[in-house]
Amino acid sequence: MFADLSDAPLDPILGMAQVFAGDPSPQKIDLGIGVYKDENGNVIVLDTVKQAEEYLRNTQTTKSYLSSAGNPQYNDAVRGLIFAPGSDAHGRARTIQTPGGTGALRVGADFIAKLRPGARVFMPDPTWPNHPALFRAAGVETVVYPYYDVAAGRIRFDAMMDALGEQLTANDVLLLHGCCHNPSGADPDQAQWAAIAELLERTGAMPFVDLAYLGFGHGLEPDRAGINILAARVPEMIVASSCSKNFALYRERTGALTLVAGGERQVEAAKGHLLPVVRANYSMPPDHGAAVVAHILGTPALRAEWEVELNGMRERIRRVRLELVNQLAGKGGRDFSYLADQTGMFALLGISPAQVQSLRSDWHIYATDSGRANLAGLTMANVAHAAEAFASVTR
Ligand code: PLP
Ligand code: TYF
Repeated sequence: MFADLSDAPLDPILGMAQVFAGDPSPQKIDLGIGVYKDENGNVIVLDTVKQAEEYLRNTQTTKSYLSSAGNPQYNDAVRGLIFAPGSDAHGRARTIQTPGGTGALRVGADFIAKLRPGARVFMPDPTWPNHPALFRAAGVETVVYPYYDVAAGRIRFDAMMDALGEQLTANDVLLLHGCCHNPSGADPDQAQWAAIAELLERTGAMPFVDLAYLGFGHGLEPDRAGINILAARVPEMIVASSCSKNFALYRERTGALTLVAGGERQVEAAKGHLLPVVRANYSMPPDHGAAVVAHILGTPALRAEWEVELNGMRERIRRVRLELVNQLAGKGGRDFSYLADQTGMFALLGISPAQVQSLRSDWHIYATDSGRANLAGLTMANVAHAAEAFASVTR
């Protein structure tokens, strides 16, 4: 079975870390994989996470199995982050813990394949490369819809709505990024979310929202606005969320899948059908990250501290974005002013593969092959070098 295999391709994002590690230049900047870095370029453990870990070390009495749904306190807390407790959507939503946002997406994809054979999942062009891969692996057909105009630096809303209006049927699923679209950083505004909700109502298609960056756009409340606009209008929805970024728990694999249905009875039934999908896959999620998040969100003082840490991450990204745009002004090359209006870690630089290569070999700056840059890799110390490079390769 293994004898005649050729070398497998590197993951387009994860593979770059190896290339970066091999560059000896002291000036090198990693703008590849989407992790938040602090002003010293480190991917740190949050202080609130350290405190929760200390608490768990002192109080945890067993490592016995949990259920397929994971930690109930975590599930309730995450549901409350997505939908305001007491709201209609919160009442008809149920959350299960999953191994990361990726695990949530995959369980959701398997669930769709099980309940709606023949469903197509419409995903934005461009999107996170793992989206088509994992839906296809689950046996779900994928269709692409226009989303972002790289040259113009903004979303192609009319083209998106025209394409979806023509093609979506009641058997289909519409994949949307809840906030901080990966890779573009460009999201619908509130009026556009309302128009998407209207389109879903009209076509009967179900939204599947990937929420990997809650709190990284404009804040916890504004970042969940789009999802809540949809939930108020459509009967059913799936949300895949992640604590990888907003709790910096990446390797702890801490995510959640939230189902919204027409009412409490329907959502309980739907959850009942979801759990066998989990059991037949990984049985149950890993405990640690979710136990940490449950403790933070369930302890008011820690929760307030966490929000300060989250705001700090978001505001630092905002500062380097603005500083980059400032430093680029008047240098010639591409007009990068759109970067100031976009949110989250990522931006598409709108450069060719040859220009991406020139960034690496001439400037020691590593963006992905698609020209995506993780702007959280910039600091006040290296942003001038990045601005010089971006202007130079686009002149
Ligand atoms: N969805 C998007 C758009 C992402 O960028 C990521 C990456 O982190 C994920 C999902 C998955 O996150 P996790 O690391 O929690 O699996
Ligand atoms: O897009 C990114 O860089 C992040 C991190 O298989 C990531 O979402 C990338 C690839 C992957 C898992 C996480």
